[in-house]
Amino acid sequence: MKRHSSGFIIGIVVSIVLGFGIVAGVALSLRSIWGIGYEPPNVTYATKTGPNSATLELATFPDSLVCHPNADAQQSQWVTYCSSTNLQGTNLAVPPNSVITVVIKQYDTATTLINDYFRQARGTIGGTMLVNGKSMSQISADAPGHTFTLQSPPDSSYPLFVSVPLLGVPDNSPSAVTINGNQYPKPNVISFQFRTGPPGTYIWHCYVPCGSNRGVPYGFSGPMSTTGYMAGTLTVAGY
Ligand SMILES: [Cu+2]
Repeated sequence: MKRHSSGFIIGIVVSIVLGFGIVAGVALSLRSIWGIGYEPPNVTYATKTGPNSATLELATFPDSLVCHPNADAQQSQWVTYCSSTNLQGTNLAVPPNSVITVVIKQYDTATTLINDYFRQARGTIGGTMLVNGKSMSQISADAPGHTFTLQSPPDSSYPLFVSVPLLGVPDNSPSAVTINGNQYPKPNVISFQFRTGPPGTYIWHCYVPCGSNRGVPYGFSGPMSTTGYMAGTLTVAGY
């Protein structure tokens, strides 16, 4: 057996230590994207519908009874998003280099936008969305219940920006749907498409002031400032 020089052995040890350091650094920087101290729960994978296409099904609710069944009394009244297929989580994964169709069942009433910019569909294929089957490019500023707004972290190699307003249901809508024993009005169904590039990590959240204290501080507290309710991650990755 050939004997290696001590320099060679030291080189291997240094490489291993550096390697662990780099992996730990990447993991920490990913965690910082997800927010301080936040451990992402299950990731919901878009359903592949072809070699370069997939569908993501989401829902927005006026409370958290369906999406967060273990929430405390206060948080169970928070507005929230979740996957409408497995009813959990706001951390999503979609395939790279694909057309992604997003379908959102929107069960909540409207709140007026602070910034009219978000009343328009932006970054979708064709600049449009389907609202209950009808093609539209915008709704009035007082009509959205929530927005789905996808953004890129700084220095993203493939920046994505997609923002779609989700039409609110009328304030006096009767209960029409029962999910796990909880009653909701008939939802508006909003769908839109966007294209992914290479693998990457993105964030998304809502820009309607739908959170706690809708007067002060402007409806951006509570569920609007807590990942897992009105915000999440979108990972573009092969699977
Ligand atoms: Cu919202």
